[in-house]
Parts: sequence; C-alpha cells; structure tokens
Amino acid sequence: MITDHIMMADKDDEPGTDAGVITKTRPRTQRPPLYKVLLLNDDYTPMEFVVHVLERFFGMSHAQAFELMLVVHKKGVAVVGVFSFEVAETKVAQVMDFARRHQHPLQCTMEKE
Ligand code: TYC
Repeated sequence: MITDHIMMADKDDEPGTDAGVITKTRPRTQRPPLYKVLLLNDDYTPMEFVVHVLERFFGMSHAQAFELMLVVHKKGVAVVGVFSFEVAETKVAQVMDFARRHQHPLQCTMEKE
C-alpha cells in the first residue's frame, strides 16, 4: 500500500497534531477505469434485431431491451452498459460481428467513462 506521510517527531505522542505537518496516512485504493458501451441509431437495422442484440449480449429482458432500443431510435445513441476495458471491447466486437454477419449497419462503440 502506498501512503503519504512526512515523519516528524510527534512530541505529544498524538498522531496528526504537530503544527502544520500532515502526519496521517492516506490509503490509495486502485479502481480500474470503466468504459461505456454505446449503441448508435441508423435508418436500416430492424428494431427487432436491436432488441435481440440487447437481450443476447447485454443480458436484458425483452421489455428492457425494447425500451432501450427505442431510446437509441429516438435520441440517436445510448449507453447500453459500463464495463472494464476488456469486457467492453469484447461486447463491441461481438455486436459488430453479429451485425456484420446479418448484413445490418448497426454500430457499437466504447468510450472511457
Ligand atoms: N432506427 C431503426 C429503425 O427505424 C431502429 C434502430 C434502433 C436501429 C436502434 C439501430 O441502434 C439502433 N428500423
């Protein structure tokens, strides 16, 4: 664990009480960066295909998937999940590959949160 401290004689034996000197430690926890996976609207991909993608790759119920598909359809883009870099990269690749295999122009991207 990395800590910040400047060691000074703490004459009264009470931590953190020497005038003007920081003596308390600050533990630094490591949190991995998170990545948003975004789904983009287009004019050609069928709505049912997008619903299926959200169910299949993002574990959503049919109702959740339908609702989020409509958000993308109306607003142009939506966050469909937040993941570690590796999981986000895999989801994007799975969606792009699935769309390509079905000859739909659906676009899926990721960005750092
Ligand atoms: N706009 C598409 C249509 O009207 C549906 C659609 C929704 C496409 C979401 C892509 O990410 C998307 N058929």
